[in-house]
Amino acid sequence: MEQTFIMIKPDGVQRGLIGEVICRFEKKGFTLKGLKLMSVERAFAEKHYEDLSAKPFFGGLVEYIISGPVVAMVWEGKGVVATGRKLIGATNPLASEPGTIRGDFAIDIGRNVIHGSDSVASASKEIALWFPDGTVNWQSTVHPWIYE
Ligand code: 3AN
Repeated sequence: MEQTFIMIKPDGVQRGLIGEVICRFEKKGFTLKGLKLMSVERAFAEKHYEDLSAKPFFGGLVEYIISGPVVAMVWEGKGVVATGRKLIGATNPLASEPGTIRGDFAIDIGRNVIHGSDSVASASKEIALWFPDGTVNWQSTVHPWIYE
């Protein structure tokens, strides 16, 4: 089953949005397979965002991610990468639809509350980086009520 990496960024943690984010993924029917609150070091943040290292906002982005604790999660389910991105909304919160996480809770692109993997390939790379000891192997008993 497909998995994605979701991170609640420092602004989301500080603003008390951890429960709100988890609630939305849970209610959709996705299964939580990994969860930890952690602070990351600069080198780790730079590794996570290495594809963006040439961007002018890279330095500010890294400062933002190391500015406080984040919540790292692995969510599993059919189509969870693309649908997770839909739940999150567009990168720029002012362009995110109401009803999405960024559309409901954010204004600035540099304080957009949450990260979600943008492809199945980057999800597996990010999960390996953030959960080097693996995730929790369990199956939700409500599967038959979510999948036909
Ligand atoms: P997304 O998080 O929607 O996949 P990416 O991968 O293009 O978007 O960007 C990663 C992160 O970089 C964003 N979540 C945002 O925090 C930051 N970012 C992207 N574009 C900008 C920008 N123009 N100015 C400042 N920060 C940006």
